[in-house]
Amino acid sequence: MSNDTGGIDKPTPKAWFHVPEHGENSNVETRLAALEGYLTPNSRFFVRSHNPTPRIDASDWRLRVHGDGLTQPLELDYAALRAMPQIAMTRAIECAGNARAFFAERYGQQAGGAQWHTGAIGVAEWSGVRLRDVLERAGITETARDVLPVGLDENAFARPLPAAKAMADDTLIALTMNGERLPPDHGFPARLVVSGWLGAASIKWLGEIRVSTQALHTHWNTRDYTLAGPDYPAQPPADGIPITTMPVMSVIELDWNAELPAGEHTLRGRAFSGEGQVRRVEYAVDEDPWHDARLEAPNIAGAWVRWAFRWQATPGPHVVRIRATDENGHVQPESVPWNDHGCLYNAVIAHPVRVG
Ligand SMILES: Nc1nc2c(c(=O)[nH]1)N[C@H]1C(S)=C(S)[C@@H](COP(=O)(O)O)O[C@H]1N2
Ligand SMILES: [Mo]
Repeated sequence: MSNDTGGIDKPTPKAWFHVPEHGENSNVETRLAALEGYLTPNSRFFVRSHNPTPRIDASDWRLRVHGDGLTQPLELDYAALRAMPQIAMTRAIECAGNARAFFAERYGQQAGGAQWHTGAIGVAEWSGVRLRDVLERAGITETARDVLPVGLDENAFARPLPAAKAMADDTLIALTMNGERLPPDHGFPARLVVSGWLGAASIKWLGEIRVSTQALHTHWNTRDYTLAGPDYPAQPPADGIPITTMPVMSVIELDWNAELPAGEHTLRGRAFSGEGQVRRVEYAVDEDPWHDARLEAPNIAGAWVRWAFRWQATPGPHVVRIRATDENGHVQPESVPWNDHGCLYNAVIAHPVRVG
């Protein structure tokens, strides 16, 4: 196995990952065509890190919980967190920049950031302590407004959450991922998992949680991970609209320009919505009308549902389109307006497939 991706700890073989040609950051995309079960194994989960994976020793690690929105600031060590009530939940993490490369295709201009295709998403079973339980133990007050989790990586990645989201049932300080302690690349010893929100909310390598009675701002909710550009109003001090919930999206388990033999195939994929369960997935091959794909249990809100359909593939070039609808009736659109940071591209994708 090769690991030519600077800063990532785990092996990133080409069979499991799409590795960017010039990796200035520590990013690898999951190769969806190689996925099998419902959950994304830790070894295959995409990595999006703004800094190299830090090496943290759990025995001298502390989580510092402080700020003017608390009456009893505190410090917890790893053992103290493990001693608190643990809950488990299955949730997706999707980067707000997933599918960013398609802006370049549609608008003839690259949006700033990693040029992901659709593999910057994964689903795992996370377990750990509710953030709410920690905040309550620290005496969070009625006047608390924003909660700022801060990472221990080089540039201290940090992005605030409103207190209400921080207190939600399914906002977790995760200590495990798919039954193992968190791998270094995914935030060991502790990370946040913020259900339904953009991946950037799920701070890895947590070192600090600040609770403030004031609105908080960092680079990552004012100059990045915002919807900014001609179609979006600035919300000073942010250059656009800070992103929260991820919209309905689908991915197909085929490589880009996949080649298949002629004959009958089952095409598969997954569909996700940050706003709840996916209700429907449709497919269209070439100029054919839309048909319903079959959904396969489980269908977990805030995670994804697997879909499949049978396809009689005839020789030649084809285009496969997938369109998901969530329980609120939100459908993947035909196009997404340009935004400067290339976020939230959830338009229907025309996936090229060559049948031999
Ligand atoms: N401390 C820290 N947390 C972080 C990041 C980071 O660079 N540093 N990247 C964020 C972004 S942009 C995403 S999409 C997710 C990716 O999580 P993963 O690497 O476990 O897949 O982590 C988030 N948490
Ligand atoms: Mo991200």
